[in-house]
Amino acid sequence: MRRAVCPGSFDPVTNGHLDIIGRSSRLFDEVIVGVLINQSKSGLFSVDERIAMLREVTASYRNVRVAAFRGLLVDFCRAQDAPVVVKGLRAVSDFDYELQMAQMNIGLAGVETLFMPTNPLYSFLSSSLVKEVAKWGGDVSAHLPDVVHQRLRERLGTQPA
Ligand code: COD
Repeated sequence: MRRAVCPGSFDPVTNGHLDIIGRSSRLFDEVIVGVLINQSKSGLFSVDERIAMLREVTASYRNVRVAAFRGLLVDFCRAQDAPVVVKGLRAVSDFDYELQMAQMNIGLAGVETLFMPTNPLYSFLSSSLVKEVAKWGGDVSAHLPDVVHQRLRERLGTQPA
């Protein structure tokens, strides 16, 4: 079985993430979305909340499952029996650090990284930017699945009256 991991923080999942997950699901038999548990960085959403949102928005993909991991990505890949990581590349600015991680991961455990160019619709999109804009009342509804947009508004207290 050809298995791949799509890793990230997903705080929260955006349409950019979802595009990469969906496209990966057409290339592999199974895709595992790996949500990093980062003890040194508290997110807007807990890991359990991120996982719940990811499960909701990927429910229509029969070969996608979501799991949390801590520690090294390569150890998670090994535990999942997935020799490949898929990463989305938004811009040249992503490439430098992504290349370093990809080379480290192949050196550590022979885990390959495939880079998928982002859909141009999402090339400027990141979870951090969405949170920043939403915090100040900007409309980010076009960049998030509906259910995630709803949860973000609830969390930030920016529900319409
Ligand atoms: N379009 C396309 N792809 C996108 C977009 C977009 N708009 N936004 C994000 N992505 C993709 C990118 O591939 C990105 O890598 C991934 O989604 C996740 O994005 P985020 O922002 O949710 O997550 P990050 O960047 O914080 O995640 C970083 C990892 C968790 C993947 C990384 O830190 C990691 O592997 N950590 C584990 C510890 C480890 O092994 N460290 C050593 C690495 S060598």
